[in-house]
Amino acid sequence: MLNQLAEHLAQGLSQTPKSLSSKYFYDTVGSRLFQQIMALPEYYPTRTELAIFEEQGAAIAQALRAGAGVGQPLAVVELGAGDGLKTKILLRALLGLPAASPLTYVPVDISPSALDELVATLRQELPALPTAPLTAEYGEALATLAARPEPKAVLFVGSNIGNFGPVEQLAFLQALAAPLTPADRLLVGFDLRKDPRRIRAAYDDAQGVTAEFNLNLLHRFNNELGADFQLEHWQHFPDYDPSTGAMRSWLVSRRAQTVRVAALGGQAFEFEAWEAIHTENSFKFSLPQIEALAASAGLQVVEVFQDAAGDFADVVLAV
Ligand code: AVI
Repeated sequence: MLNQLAEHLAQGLSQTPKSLSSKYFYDTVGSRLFQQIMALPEYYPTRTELAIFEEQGAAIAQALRAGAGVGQPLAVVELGAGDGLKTKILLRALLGLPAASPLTYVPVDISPSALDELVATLRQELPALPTAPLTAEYGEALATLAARPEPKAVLFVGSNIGNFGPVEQLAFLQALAAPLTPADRLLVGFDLRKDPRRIRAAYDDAQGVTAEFNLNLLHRFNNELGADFQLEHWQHFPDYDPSTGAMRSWLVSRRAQTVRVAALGGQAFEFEAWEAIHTENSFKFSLPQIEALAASAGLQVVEVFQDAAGDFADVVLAV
């Protein structure tokens, strides 16, 4: 029986053009590199969303609680919680609302190491907050979501939605909306369209951390599947298309080469010189596009929270 990673590699490298999913970026090393990316001068989304939460946290908390009755418990379910740095601000704001009632935080992440760290820091910083962490992919998390009886505030922040292609964005929002009741709220972070050069620079930083993050995917296949990718023969290449909002990253083969994968019985994959593997989407959105996407998913936009420069939007949605 092949594991999921091996199956994904076999399938992704057998299609034309070759493509791998960015969800496999987040092994222990990848999660650490992403933490470094979030602090880079060029990578504006994290600090912009952080500022939105810091400056408008109380209003966001109120909007998230508005559907649940006074005194009713609330489960804050966060999909792709990562280090939860920004969410702590919202959790504090929710805990600080007048007549605040019981709150449970359910962080969901694909990386167990990221979740362990998050729970450990929460135990120190917000010891009174019950947490119910879940190591899972989004699909599994949706089933857990449906099973919780109390009103929910579901957070999908950090512009994680941009990592899906347009068809998956809609399918994911529809799946998120399906188990929601009118008492629930959804908070989705969208990175907005802006100067294309700024966007591209955010994925091509001067220190090369994003390149390392992308290349770590190949390192992971070497480590976990006995592949023999030679990292020096691969190049990180990001590109932004301002006409569609598609920010895409590739790994480009610097020369013709063959890669063998032990976990696939030594199967060989051929790469031509300058052939590219698509590894990530990071779509950027306009406000009308967000409205249309929400409407197609059966969701209403309740409130939009933006930074003053209009770089990022945190949108509260309801069924
Ligand atoms: C997690 N995600 C929203 C990040 C993004 O901006 O697409 C991942 C990332 N990839 C390269 N830099 C950051």
